[in-house]
Amino acid sequence: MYNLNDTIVAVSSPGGGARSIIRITGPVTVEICEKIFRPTIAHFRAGLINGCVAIDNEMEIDAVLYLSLTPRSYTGDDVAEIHLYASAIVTEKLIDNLLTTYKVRIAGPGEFTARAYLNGKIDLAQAEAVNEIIVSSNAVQLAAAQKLLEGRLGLTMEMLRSAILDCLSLLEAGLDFSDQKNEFLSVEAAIERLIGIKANLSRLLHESDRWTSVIDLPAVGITGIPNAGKSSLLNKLLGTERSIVSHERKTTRDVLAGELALRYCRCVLFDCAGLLTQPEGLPAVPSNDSLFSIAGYSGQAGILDRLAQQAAFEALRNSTLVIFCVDISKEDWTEDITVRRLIETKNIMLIATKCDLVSKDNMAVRLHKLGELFSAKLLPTSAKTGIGLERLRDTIDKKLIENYEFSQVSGVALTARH
Ligand SMILES: Nc1nc2c(ncn2[C@@H]2O[C@H](COP(=O)(O)OP(=O)(O)OP(=O)(O)O)[C@@H](O)[C@H]2O)c(=O)[nH]1
Ligand SMILES: [Mg+2]
Repeated sequence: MYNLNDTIVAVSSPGGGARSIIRITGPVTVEICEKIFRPTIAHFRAGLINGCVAIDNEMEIDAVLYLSLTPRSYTGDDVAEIHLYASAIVTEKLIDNLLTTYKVRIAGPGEFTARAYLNGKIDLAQAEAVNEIIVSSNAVQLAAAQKLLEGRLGLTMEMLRSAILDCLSLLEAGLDFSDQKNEFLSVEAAIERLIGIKANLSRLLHESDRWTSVIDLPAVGITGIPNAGKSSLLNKLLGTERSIVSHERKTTRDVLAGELALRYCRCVLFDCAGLLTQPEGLPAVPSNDSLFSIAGYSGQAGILDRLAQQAAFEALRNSTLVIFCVDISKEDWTEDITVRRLIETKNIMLIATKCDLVSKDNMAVRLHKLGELFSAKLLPTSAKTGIGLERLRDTIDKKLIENYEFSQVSGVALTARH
């Protein structure tokens, strides 16, 4: 267990930057700053001060000191933040100096926030939110963590707790003074109040998201018929040769995935086997239990085809967004249209692949034709030249955020502990 009477120090900036931040909190914080910082902070009462910090007996470096004093600080104790324009090695030297010269120790992971919690500056949900903000990987997670950090859960719970305590006090007063005529709270009024409190609690639970649903990265599946250019697209978007590309149809058999970092979201992007119009031999998938209704399961399709198709459908069924690839350079799209109909998910976007293979004029004509055939606008792309990939990334990002309607939900994200 952490000792609250210690003064603790930590580097709180990520490594590699031009600026380092050292944070100190605890009883000897001000004393340390008086000794290592110039100009003197003797009469300085919290805020920002520009000056120099002594790294050791020989070296001084330009620095900015941010001081906040107890109790109006993050941890509730005196807190100093020293911002240095210096490399990691200089920062290390300063930390060494603090550890050897003053009675300080290195802070444990999350100890500043733990101190804020133990000093009553934030509630437990807010302390957890600090961690969620640090580890959040997309705008949705960040929004959820911010709601927690604002203390929404704590405030709501406090209001409900206080309503329950009011009710309890009135009931107890009624019992204590039962011989008097005045009724503090009638049975009907008590029941009405408790029903109201229960309804508020149920609403909170109902309207709140499960944190797990916020932290799981959404899955984005790339699909289309064999040879549509799915694996090439996956590789280009991920910037690695994750999936084997070849001119042979049915090259990809497994579901191959990689993490894709977009501007606002991160997601798991996956490639799978090209979908077949007649996935013969596959067990029928009940249409009411799936996003896909597949016709024509019979005959002698190879075992590999069967397994690959099964894996592809399973992965697509669990994806948040499906990218359907259509090779624009072909002359006949009958197979693509049939396969497109197998996919019933609403969150699907169509893209035209291999656009580098058609001339500019021809591309406009073909895009128009494809638009009519698929009753949707197709985004022109090329994994070879990179045409349209930036727009594709932005569209995936936008659709993922739109899909997740967390921002419209009035509740908060609840973790298992809540
Ligand atoms: N010119 C050009 N060729 C492409 C492009 N994308 C894919 N190809 C070619 O199209 C062929 C099929 O590409 P893949 O990426 O393997 O297609 P796939 O959809 O993954 O194929 P399967 O795994 O068999 O379903 C390969 O010869 C690729 O080089 C592109 O943007 N431009
Ligand atoms: Mg492939």
